[in-house]
Amino acid sequence: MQPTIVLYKKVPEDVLAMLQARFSVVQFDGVNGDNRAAFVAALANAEGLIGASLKIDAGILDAAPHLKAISTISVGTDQFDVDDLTRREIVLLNTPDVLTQTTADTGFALILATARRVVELADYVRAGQWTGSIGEACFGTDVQGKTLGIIGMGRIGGAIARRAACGFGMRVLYTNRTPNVAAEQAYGAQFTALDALLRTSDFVCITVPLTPQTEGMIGARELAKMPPRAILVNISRGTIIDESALITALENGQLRGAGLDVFEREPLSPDSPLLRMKNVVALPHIGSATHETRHAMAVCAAQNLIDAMEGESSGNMVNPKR
Ligand code: 8YV
Repeated sequence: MQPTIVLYKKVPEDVLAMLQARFSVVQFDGVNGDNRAAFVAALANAEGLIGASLKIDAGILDAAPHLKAISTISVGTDQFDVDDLTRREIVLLNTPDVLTQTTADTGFALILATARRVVELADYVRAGQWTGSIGEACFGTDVQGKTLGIIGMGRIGGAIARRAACGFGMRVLYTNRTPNVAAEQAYGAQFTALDALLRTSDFVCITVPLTPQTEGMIGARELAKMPPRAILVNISRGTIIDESALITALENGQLRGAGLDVFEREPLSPDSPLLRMKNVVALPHIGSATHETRHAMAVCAAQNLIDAMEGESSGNMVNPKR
């Protein structure tokens, strides 16, 4: 008899076939108020769980007494209490490498779009306001040759550093729990204390994972250290920034602008003050959202689960057995 797994995010047909070849798959195309009870009930016999974008809390885990492995179709693991999973001897697997370049592209797209006012000026053209040769009122700011401060020099931060240094001749500063010698050697990245990074960067890009240590790390005090010419970009998790402090800083002209792919609450409310600001580019958490990358993530997550359920070690284990 095939082990039962619960799939709680829609995956491409070929990936579903990978799973159905090995498991009895109970599928949910997302979990919401209407199907949550059925999702929890399905966990009673589940030995594996695969999906994304759902807080997997103790209540859910208590309903899954036979669960051995959870494979998240994401690099972020903030939807999980990893220590609790380890206590329960449930292995967690994620998809770190397959999305690095695409997510770094999103970060750099936000740097360029915010610096050159792409969204605002595209709307200007669409609204028929372009009636002659543009002047200073439509000028943006250069990216090439400027200073980029990266908060979190992991895989995605390193990929952004490559784009900045090799593609745009930017000076790269970074802060990280530990020095990243590879990035220093390859891109001339300079390990910098957070306050100094905030004070001297023209662009600041947040790529740290959300942890108890990083939650709220960019608040009013930190924003006040950034010069008015600076642009803040966040492609990590919204709650790393104190969003109300960011709104105040933007309203007070403390920052040139912000490029945001993530928010304290998602989807972002249409009433958010951020959406009334022309110097804010707001995206719907599209970090890894290309056809190619989301397919690769789903394949990676499915293979992670197959390996884990078959007792194979995987390099994508978040909480390897000690
Ligand atoms: C998606 C992400 O939100 O990988 C992550 O941590 O934030 C994004 O890739 C995630 O894959 C869920 O769809």
